[in-house]
Amino acid sequence: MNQTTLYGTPVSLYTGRARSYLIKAGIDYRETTQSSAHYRDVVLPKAGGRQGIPTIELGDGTVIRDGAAIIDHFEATSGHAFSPKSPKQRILSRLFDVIGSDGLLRPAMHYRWSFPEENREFVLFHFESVMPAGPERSQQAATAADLAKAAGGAFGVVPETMELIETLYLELLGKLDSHFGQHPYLLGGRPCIGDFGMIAPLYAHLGRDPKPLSIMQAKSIRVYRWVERMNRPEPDVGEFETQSYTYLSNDQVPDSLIDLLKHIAIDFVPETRAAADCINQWIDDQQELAPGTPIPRGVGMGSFTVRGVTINALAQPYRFFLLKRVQDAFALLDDASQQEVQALLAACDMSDVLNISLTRDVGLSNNLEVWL
Ligand SMILES: N[C@@H](CCC(=O)N[C@@H](CS)C(=O)NCC(=O)O)C(=O)O
Repeated sequence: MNQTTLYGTPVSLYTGRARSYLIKAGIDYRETTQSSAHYRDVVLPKAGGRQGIPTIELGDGTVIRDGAAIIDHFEATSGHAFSPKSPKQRILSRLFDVIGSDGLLRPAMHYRWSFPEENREFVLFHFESVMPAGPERSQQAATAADLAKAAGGAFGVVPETMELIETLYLELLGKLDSHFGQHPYLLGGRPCIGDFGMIAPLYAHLGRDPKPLSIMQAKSIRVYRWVERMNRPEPDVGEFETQSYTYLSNDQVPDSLIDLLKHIAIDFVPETRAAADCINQWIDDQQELAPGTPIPRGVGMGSFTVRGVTINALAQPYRFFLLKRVQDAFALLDDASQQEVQALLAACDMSDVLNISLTRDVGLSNNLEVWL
């Protein structure tokens, strides 16, 4: 049997990234939760013992845990069908992957967990459905929900930051809506790796939980359409004049995307810098960090200020695992292309994303994030 199994759930942010890729790439897959004995006994040991979703099991029994690794696997076998080849588009595709996978956790967490009246019943229902069946189910779901809510606090969702999170998010929706009014996907008529990164927060949390879904549908019809489109196998571009399933020609980057990135930079850049400082300090403090040592999700709190508001957020090495891929792609470009990319990033207030790095690289080994 060649069918791929995706272990995940509709309510999971990171599952949304892998699922959208599988749909768009036309991979024959079925999705199930990770609550079965088969998952526990067969899949989990092959996933490095880490019970995270998305995880996939290929027809030959190979297990891949981590959305980026899942997409890498299929990109390698499909001739990199969703990785733009031209320099600026290539770099932006990778950059949006970091932004979506790690840079928008605050609004995703806020709009899920700060509105219990609108969301709690809905979210708990879905948490329950991934717990093993039995009398403990609803208690286990409530405990998992409390843990997830606490994680929101760790990403910087506290009463003092909520107004800022909402202001930035509504501005973001406006910029995204302008862009998706002109183009079906980030880089034209075809989704790129960056679209899959961005769908992570914008589907399961912001485009599905009752409170943020109502905001998205009321304020940004075109963003909502993109969320739908990202979950359908066909291009789904009925409202657009151009129906071609390709990236914009001649390495074009629309102004709407520059405007969007400039807005994202407002907190993405200071947060990245603060996280790097925190993690690099932590690395310095370690007596020993042998290559292959598994990496915890976060190693401390980065502190930074946005529009006068101080935010403390978990410093996650995973952000730099993805950011390094932007920097590696940049390093492979010829001089002229590098200059064009630098000019583009400067116009987006994103120049620093090429320079901020950890003193130790992050890799994946046996399905776990490790220090290299
Ligand atoms: N780096 C992973 C993160 C996956 C992840 O954190 N998934 C969440 C659900 S959205 C999860 O399974 N959390 C529980 C855990 O990691 O044990 C990826 O990008 O796939």
